[in-house]
Amino acid sequence: MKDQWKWGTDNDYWVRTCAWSAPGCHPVGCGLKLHVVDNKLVNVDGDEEHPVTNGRLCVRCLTLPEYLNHPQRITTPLKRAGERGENKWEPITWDDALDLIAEKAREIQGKYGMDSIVVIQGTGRQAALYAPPLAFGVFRTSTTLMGISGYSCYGPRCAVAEFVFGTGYPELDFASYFPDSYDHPGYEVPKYIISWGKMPLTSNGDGFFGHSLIDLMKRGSKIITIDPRITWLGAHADTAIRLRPGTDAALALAFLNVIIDEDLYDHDFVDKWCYGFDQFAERCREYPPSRAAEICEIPEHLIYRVARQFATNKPSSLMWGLTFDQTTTGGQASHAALAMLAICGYVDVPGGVTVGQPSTFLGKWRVDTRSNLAPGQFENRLGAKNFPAADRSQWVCNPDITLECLETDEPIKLRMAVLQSTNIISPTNNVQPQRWYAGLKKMEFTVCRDLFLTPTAVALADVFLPVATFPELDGVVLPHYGRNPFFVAAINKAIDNPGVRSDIEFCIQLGKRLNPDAWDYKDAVDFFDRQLHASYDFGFDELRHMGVYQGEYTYKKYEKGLSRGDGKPGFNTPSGRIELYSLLYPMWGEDPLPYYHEPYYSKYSHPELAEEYPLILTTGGRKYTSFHSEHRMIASLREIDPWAKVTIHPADAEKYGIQNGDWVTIENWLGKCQMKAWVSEVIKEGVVHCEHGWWYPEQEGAEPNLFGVWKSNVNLLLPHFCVNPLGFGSIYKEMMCKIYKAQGLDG
Ligand SMILES: Nc1nc2c(c(=O)[nH]1)N[C@H]1C(S)=C(S)[C@@H](COP(=O)(O)OP(=O)(O)OC[C@H]3O[C@@H](n4cnc5c(=O)[nH]c(N)nc54)[C@H](O)[C@@H]3O)O[C@H]1N2
Ligand SMILES: Nc1nc2c(c(=O)[nH]1)N[C@H]1C(S)=C(S)[C@@H](COP(=O)(O)OP(=O)(O)OC[C@H]3O[C@@H](n4cnc5c(=O)[nH]c(N)nc54)[C@H](O)[C@@H]3O)O[C@H]1N2
Ligand code: SF4
Ligand SMILES: [Mo]
Repeated sequence: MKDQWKWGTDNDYWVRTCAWSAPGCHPVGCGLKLHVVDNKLVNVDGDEEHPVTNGRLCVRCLTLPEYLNHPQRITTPLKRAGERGENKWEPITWDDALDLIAEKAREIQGKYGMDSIVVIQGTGRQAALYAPPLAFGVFRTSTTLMGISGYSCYGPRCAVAEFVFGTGYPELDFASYFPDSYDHPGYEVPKYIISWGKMPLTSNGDGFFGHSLIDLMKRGSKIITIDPRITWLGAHADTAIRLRPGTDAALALAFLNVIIDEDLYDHDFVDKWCYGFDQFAERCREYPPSRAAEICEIPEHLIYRVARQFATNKPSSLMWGLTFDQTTTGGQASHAALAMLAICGYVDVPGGVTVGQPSTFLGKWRVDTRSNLAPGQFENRLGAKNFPAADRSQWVCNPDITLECLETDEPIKLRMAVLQSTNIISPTNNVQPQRWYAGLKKMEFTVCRDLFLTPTAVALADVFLPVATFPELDGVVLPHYGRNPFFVAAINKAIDNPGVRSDIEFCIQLGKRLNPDAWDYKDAVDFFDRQLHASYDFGFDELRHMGVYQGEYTYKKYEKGLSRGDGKPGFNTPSGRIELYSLLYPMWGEDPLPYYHEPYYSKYSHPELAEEYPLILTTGGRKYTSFHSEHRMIASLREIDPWAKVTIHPADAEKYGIQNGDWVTIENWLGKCQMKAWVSEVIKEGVVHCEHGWWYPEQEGAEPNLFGVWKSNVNLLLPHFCVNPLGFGSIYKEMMCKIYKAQGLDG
């Protein structure tokens, strides 16, 4: 990139930066040029110099000026003036707000113990990176978590990769490690890419730049999608397999069955680097394509076709999405999908998947913040002993057990909450949001850090602290939160907004009040400068000028002794190899080999429910116009997506007397909600897809309406429990429901 990050005059200038949050996105770090006039963001351009994104931006970044300058945005701290839920507030200064929080924290921890403060985060915005350090290092509580049942976002995939590969997150190799990108000598374009339970163009999950798939398609990659819907990518794919939700493990095992049976696998790699192949092959034999075709409700010939294409066109690759975290045997599907990559020899090779060389940058510091806890406090955090497998890979509290604790006050009393980047009662972070709402109402004091008064803030907060958007802060973007860091990139402050603070500034400023020894940083720049110097030979100012720093990537690290801590060749697993047969799983009561089980709720596992609830409900496919519950107040985005939408197949619509554009109720034994019907053949017959994250900022904010948060809340229909013995996974993507015509949004 150009060695220039700011140009123009004092009042009219451009700043080059890389995006993260707020507003929400994952750490993709897309390159932007921000035009600022009189300290106000007036325009946004893509940065064509950015080595990965080359000037491409989605609509959410293009509407940033509307977001930053929105009249409903809060830019001064607020203290509750009326009762909780009345939506009455008075402004206070930052100093008063921070003093009050420190005083309440001391008082509550004095009465109920250090762990009585719970810090809850949402998905991978910047706040997520700094939430555990906020808990451990500032409040010295071990009670911190993302409030998502079964850790069912990213955590399960990372855990399976850690257990069977001994690596960070395996990601499609899109040449993102290299300044010369696809032209890098030695890089290869994948021949086939399976996009599985994922819609990467819209989601850009965890740092993968979705639009790279278009680059790769232009360079010859062919796409296979596996999804109950035909997504845009599916419509441009070589093959789109439209399967019954929740049956992915059966499909993966059938692909493996063909690859093994037809001897299409990489014998050399399997012999040298895989563990347990014989038992694994035996298991795969139980899943012939005919059986999987019946389970998945797909044509059998597609299983042969895709298995052969994937195994024989080298290199090919695979992207695994959120579905693997949110279905009954999603963990087994993950194991099987990773095994497909392994036995075909696509791990850590050009054009296959890159496996993380976990970054020490911020990683070490984040672990070190645990040292602020008393002995035993971390080890005994909520739920750690219940699920040792989850405990081994997640260093936060178990979400399902924390909800029970909020409800029962057992084993500890939680009495103060810090909600940092989560609109927890909206139909996002959590299923059963009404239970979180009731549990969190019991707090004596709650702090909410957000940008707008959300339903969560109105219902629960005593103090509201406004958050800086990324054009208003200095920071660093770290793709995959360090688990597969293609680069580190600078977020450069373009606008001075003294009323708002970034998440790390909040940590530093409150840290100075509650635990000063751990927070001797002057400000965010000082923090990043020192953290960068600890891992690289440059600091923050140099990073500003570089824009993006891409380290080096070494392929085939397992041959060179770079994949294990001890310097020996192999993988960082108990056997030293990729474990097709897991040596860890039996220790935790899990089958060492992948398997398929019928979804927890389905017409086969619960036939008694099928008559009343004949449709399969899947939820939460991402859209360009929102990030979870964010962006509902942005007029240009609402113009594109004005209402919550349920997609239904024309044959089903006819059966239930529903026309395109009708308001409908989606209902099951747990709850109901209203959405507008989109009747379309993109969805498999018998399945409906509901959007998540809907609330209506234009409506009354005070309770009980809370911006209409209960009206289109599909999470009222989803259960709150974890689906496998490892302690991971929930079922957001495979439920049962019925659907019928409604009068409007209110039913
Ligand atoms: N614009 C935008 N981007 C986002 C987010 C956002 O809210 N908005 N959220 C971010 C977050 S936190 C995450 S975790 C990522 C998630 O991003 P992805 O991993 O891409 O997941 P989804 O977008 O949920 O896409 C899931 C796809 O799986 C399909 N699907 C549903 N059920 C099944 C099933 O049983 N089997 C299979 N094979 N497919 C199924 C859906 O139809 C959908 O197309 O996106 C991130 N990026
Ligand atoms: N039915 C269904 N439900 C789902 C899903 C699904 O697929 N289906 N997906 C689930 C998944 S994978 C996830 S990860 C969760 C996500 O759930 P959450 O991450 O809780 O998402 P939001 O409800 O958008 O709440 C995030 C809040 O953080 C604020 N925010 C944005 N940027 C920042 C920042 O930088 N700092 C701070 N402090 N705040 C910020 C936003 O304004 C917003 O109000 O939703 C889950 N819910
Ligand atoms: S993925 Fe889209 S919304 Fe996210 S930072 Fe990049 S351009 Fe912005
Ligand atoms: Mo997520």
